[in-house]
Amino acid sequence: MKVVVLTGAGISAESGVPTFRDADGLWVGHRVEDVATPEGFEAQPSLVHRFYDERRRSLAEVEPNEAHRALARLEDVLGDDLLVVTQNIDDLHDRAGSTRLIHMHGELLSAWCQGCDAHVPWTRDLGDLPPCPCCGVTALRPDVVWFGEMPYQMERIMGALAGADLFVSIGTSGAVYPAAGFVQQAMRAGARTLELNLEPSEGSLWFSETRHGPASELVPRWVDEVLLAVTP
Ligand code: BJW
Ligand code: ZN
Repeated sequence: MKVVVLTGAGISAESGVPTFRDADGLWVGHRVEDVATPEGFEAQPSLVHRFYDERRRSLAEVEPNEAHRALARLEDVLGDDLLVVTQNIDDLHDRAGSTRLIHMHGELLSAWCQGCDAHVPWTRDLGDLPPCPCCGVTALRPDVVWFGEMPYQMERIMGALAGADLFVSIGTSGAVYPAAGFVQQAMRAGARTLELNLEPSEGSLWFSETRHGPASELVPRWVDEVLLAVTP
């Protein structure tokens, strides 16, 4: 059984990472256009660097939760039959042990050089404008995908959706494309589709099944069900 899992901010909420569109979301106090577009970065680079530098620093204070760990457990059994596509730029799936993982909106722990196009592992601040370790030019930006930019590894994701038997969406509002359209692509490919979210998302009606509640409860329960079904 080939499974594609899409995760969003809701899976990291119980680890203490704020979501984007909930009442106390990340963008409270920041207009989206100011921080999550290339134009916003060009207009106010220091504001945008500060926003991402704070989020990068706060990774030290959070840990993966039961939902991240359950998906890593699922990979232990399904192996190459599982692909986790996350919209999150935190490293909680990685730390939980997921390796069949795509960060489609980039990663806090990576920087992208606008001078030489290198993508380099990064743990420090970018706001103090450090030089690129590859070319020495001061042209590093957060390695994240802003509105109007192409998400990473779309071909690989589309290929996996086309061959999926089951598509599961976890903790995402379904407000941002192309991720919000994955459920329809999977459905067209003949996959069963399942939403696990705190509340109905904007795309809930597209799913063949929806379960609502906290990810730390719903995801381990669903993973246990799959493991019971696939292990002899
Ligand atoms: C819990 C929970 C708990 C809480 N347990 N659940 C008009 C129509 C259609 C599309 C467009 C349009 N105009 C423009 C577009 C395209 C645009 C877009 O979608 N805009 C929308 C505003 C409409 N998209 C783009 O520009 C993308 N690029 C693109 O389309 O390229 C062209 C292309 C063409 C063809 C093929 C492919 C591509 C790029 C989008 C980049 C998004 N970037 C951001 C910032 C990344 C860096 C960063 O993190 O700062 O990504 S925006 C932000 O939203 C971030 C997130 O990854 C993304 C999604 O948010 P997410 O994860 O869903 O979070 P929330 O907060 O919205 O939802 C959390 C959910 O969890 C809620 O439902 C809660 O209930 C739930 N929850 N606690 C379970 N404990
Ligand atoms: Zn460079």
